[in-house]
Amino acid sequence: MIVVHHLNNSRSQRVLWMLEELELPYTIRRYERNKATMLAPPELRAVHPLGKSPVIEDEGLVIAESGAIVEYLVDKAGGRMGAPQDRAGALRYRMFVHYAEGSVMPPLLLKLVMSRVPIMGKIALKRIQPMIDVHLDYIESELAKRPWFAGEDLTAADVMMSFPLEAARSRAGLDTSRPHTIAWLDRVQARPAYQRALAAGGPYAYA
Ligand SMILES: N[C@@H](CCC(=O)N[C@@H](CS)C(=O)NCC(=O)O)C(=O)O
Repeated sequence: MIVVHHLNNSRSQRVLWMLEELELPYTIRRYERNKATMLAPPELRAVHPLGKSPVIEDEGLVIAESGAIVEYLVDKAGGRMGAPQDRAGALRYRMFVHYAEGSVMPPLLLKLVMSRVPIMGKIALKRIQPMIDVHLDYIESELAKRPWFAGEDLTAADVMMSFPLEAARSRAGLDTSRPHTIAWLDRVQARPAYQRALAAGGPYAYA
């Protein structure tokens, strides 16, 4: 059975969501962030040298990185939640799977870090928010064209995009002025599988 190493309020929540969508059996090992530093506890390093969440174990393999994990799960589920058949949809799928961690998360993380730095942090924040807004505007324009990131159906690309957009709603000004993105987030969070993942994962600050 798949073991999910789950850190509270973290990207591993989206792995739980995907497992629930695919109805794959799993168990959870829980880790709590240090309340002062917000870092993962050292025990996660014993699972994988990076000590980050998510990490899963399955069939004797230890797999880190959300993108690699969701692609592994698509394979394991025989292609379910994978790329659409059409070429344009398949390219969008691949793009958004990578874009979530590669492009959207870095300025969001920078904002989080700078918001904790006195004085210079405030100056930096003025430059970071416009970087985030470029992404939020692009995402809004894409979701105005189709219900899910890759096309007509929910895919792993949506799973990947859920964490940055939840984080953006919580701390980077994503609100109803971008109605398609908010409607997408509400649709995601209303899904029974998402709700089951929340119940399994425990308190989650972004839902
Ligand atoms: N790109 C990686 C990022 C992993 C990551 O930074 N995870 C955060 C949780 S959202 C973490 O483990 N933070 C605690 C720490 O760095 O100690 C992924 O998507 O898996």
